Amino acid sequence: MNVVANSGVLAFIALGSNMGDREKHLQSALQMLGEHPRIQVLRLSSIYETEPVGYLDQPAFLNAVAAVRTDMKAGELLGAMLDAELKLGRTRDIRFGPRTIDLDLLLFGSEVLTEPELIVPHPRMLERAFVLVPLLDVLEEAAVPGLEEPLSAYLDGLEGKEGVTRWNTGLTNN
Ligand code: PH2
Ligand code: MG
Ligand code: MG
Repeated sequence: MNVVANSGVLAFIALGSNMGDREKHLQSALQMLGEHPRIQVLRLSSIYETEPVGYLDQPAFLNAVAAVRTDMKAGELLGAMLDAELKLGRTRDIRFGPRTIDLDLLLFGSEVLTEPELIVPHPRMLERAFVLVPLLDVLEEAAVPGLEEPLSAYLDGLEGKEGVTRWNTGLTNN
């Protein structure tokens, strides 16, 4: 935790797993991010068990969202996330299919990026209750760039909320 408090950018990372020891995969990913010298993990949401979305014929997920602070650029943070995915045995077979760990960058400060490798805010986050529910646990002071309504209003109008149930409470400051 070498990042100076209150400097750098506040970012939000979605974590998901639906293979093997799902909770352990979330915790290991979080630990790896926290051990990175330029990432400080601030908060973790509750963990939720969620029905699969998109590709339905796969086991239920555990999903959570972490708030982190970093002095890296968005692309560098994404690189650290991909490293953690690889170390935890992530392979990419079926798009939207089963995975040991999936780390998605949801928000990076107030930045809006539309690069081939990285789009923030995450393009599908407003349609996914498995992202919005844990994100609302940890959002606090952050705002989502480009939104006219509070994030909770998007969740109100969303289908599939029933498929998101609390698994346990968060590990940090929750
Ligand atoms: N991730 C996907 C596709 N579908 N469904 C749930 N419930 N949770 C996920 O994290 C998830 C998904 C692709 O990344
Ligand atoms: Mg994903
Ligand atoms: Mg991903």
